[in-house]
Amino acid sequence: MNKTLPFITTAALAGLALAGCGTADSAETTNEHAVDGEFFSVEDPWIKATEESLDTSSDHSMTGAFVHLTNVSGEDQTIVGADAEIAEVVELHEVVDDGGVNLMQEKEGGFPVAADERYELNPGQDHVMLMDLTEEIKPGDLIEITLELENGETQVIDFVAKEYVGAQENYGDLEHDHTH
Ligand SMILES: [Cu+2]
Repeated sequence: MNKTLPFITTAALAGLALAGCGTADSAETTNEHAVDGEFFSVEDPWIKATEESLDTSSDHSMTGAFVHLTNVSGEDQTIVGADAEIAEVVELHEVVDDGGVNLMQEKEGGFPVAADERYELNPGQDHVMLMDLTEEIKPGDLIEITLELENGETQVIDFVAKEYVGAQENYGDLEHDHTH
């Protein structure tokens, strides 16, 4: 292969140089979403707005937060907790089928997200549960939630408050069955 090197033309060298640039550019573009200190790229983070005037002494001062995460850190990660100023208690929940009834419960071991994998938090599935809210959440509010990782790092995500319209009855049932 080395024998061919002397025969490479100026044009070919220019072409190689351009190709080199192109490769560098596309590499930068591909990694653009991997900001330092950001473990997950974040799609559609939203939190269910509270419906009634809030009674903070009530068990009903709770809501769920949802987001689609992609692990861009290059390593497996596990979300082991979450924190938010607006809630006294924040838990990682899963929904389990308990004899035909959907129940929410704290997910043991947290949310494991392998490198480059997606992890979806959706109504009726895994979600971040905020309980004992200290303020009403109105549609359009931005609610900051900090995800805590097993490695001790954190990632802060702003969740947009929305009125929840889809499958309202299911989620209502889930809230009703909540055992906290
Ligand atoms: Cu829950």
